[in-house]
Amino acid sequence: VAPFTHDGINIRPVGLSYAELDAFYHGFSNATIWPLYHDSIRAPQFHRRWWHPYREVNMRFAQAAVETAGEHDSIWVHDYQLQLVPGYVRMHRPKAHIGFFLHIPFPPEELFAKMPWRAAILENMLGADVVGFQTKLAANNFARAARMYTSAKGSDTQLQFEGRKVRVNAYPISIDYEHYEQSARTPEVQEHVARVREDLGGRRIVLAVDRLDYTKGIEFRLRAFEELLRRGRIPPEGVVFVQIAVPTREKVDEYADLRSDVNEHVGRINGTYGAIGLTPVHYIYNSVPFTELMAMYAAADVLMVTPLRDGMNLVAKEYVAARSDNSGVLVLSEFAGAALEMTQAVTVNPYDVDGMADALERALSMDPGEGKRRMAALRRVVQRHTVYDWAGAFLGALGENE
Ligand code: ADQ
Repeated sequence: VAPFTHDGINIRPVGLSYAELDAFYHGFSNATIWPLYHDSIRAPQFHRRWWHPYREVNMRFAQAAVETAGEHDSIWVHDYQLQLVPGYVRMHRPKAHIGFFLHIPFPPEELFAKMPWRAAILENMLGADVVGFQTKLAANNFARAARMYTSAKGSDTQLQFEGRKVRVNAYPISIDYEHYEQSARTPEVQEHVARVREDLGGRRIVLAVDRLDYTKGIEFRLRAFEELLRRGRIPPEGVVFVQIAVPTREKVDEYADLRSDVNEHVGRINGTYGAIGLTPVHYIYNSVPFTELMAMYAAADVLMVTPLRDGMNLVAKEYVAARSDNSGVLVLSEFAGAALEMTQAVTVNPYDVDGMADALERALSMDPGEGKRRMAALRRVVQRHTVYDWAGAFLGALGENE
């Protein structure tokens, strides 16, 4: 594919063969690194036949960057698929300003230790001048692993590696707050909200929005809702649970298994607690258009964001931005990066089904005054730290690291 321009940005595609896509993307990125970095919720698979294409593809991205960038340019590399790119670029552009940002967690050393290619991964990440993470915890995990498995020396925030200084820090990502806040108020979205409420029979709405990923805790969350129905604490006539799940990585076995487990579970809950014309769980396995997503955020009385582990989680931030009247309650996993900033949410341990059922009950019965105070505080947090502040902070650090 030839280079092209989109929204004023020049884009240079890097081509992959189907075999490479399989090994580099479905394999090493999504069946090795993804589970390993998310607490090994599923067992990571280690295959040399995936590692070699991962290196190859990283080299090709690095090559493309080197061909495009000048001697002293800034190069910002993103995420777990491209961890080797900083080191490869550094070899050819020793004076460039190279930044690397990891969008997912970086695991504790005890877990990372299993990675057969741990030294190569760390050394190449250390090719950057600034290595950024979503949380301090991830940054510290990385610095510790780097001191352990490479020749890097120094503190949790500043390492010396091969004669260079490498800055290590947390740069929590955020959203375009104004965009979400304003989109939720448009007449088009508001019309949609009215329709959604009517379609759901005026019941109170508990919403969850995720990619259908095993890290997102969808199964535990369904169990918690089921537990509340079982206890008889919420009548199916009064509350509806809407789970929107976006299809993702269906070529990886674990994702296909998860899909059928969730299907079955939703069927079981609806079979047990539903009636003609009354469905306790509405399950949408599809990507929904932006207007609809905004309408769901604006309509939901409670949003449940309960990942088992999540780098940040933007859905939580989008929801609060959409609540301009300060109504709505956010139930948030303590294992999402977002929990460190969004302290006024109702926090839960996503593995604790009873605790989550209690939290959901509490959210549904929260005194409106308390709810509004919490939501106002949550909105301030996101409004004061947007995605522009995130990018500014990271690039600022990159500029300083001479
Ligand atoms: P994700 O794991 O994809 O991102 P998240 O941060 O929640 O998780 O972002 C998902 C995005 O997809 C949101 O912007 C959301 O609006 C959108 N989305 C979700 N469901 C949708 C649906 N059904 N239809 C349409 N859009 C939908 C990774 C990390 C996170 C980290 C981000 C950003 O795993 O921890 O927050 O990168 O760094």
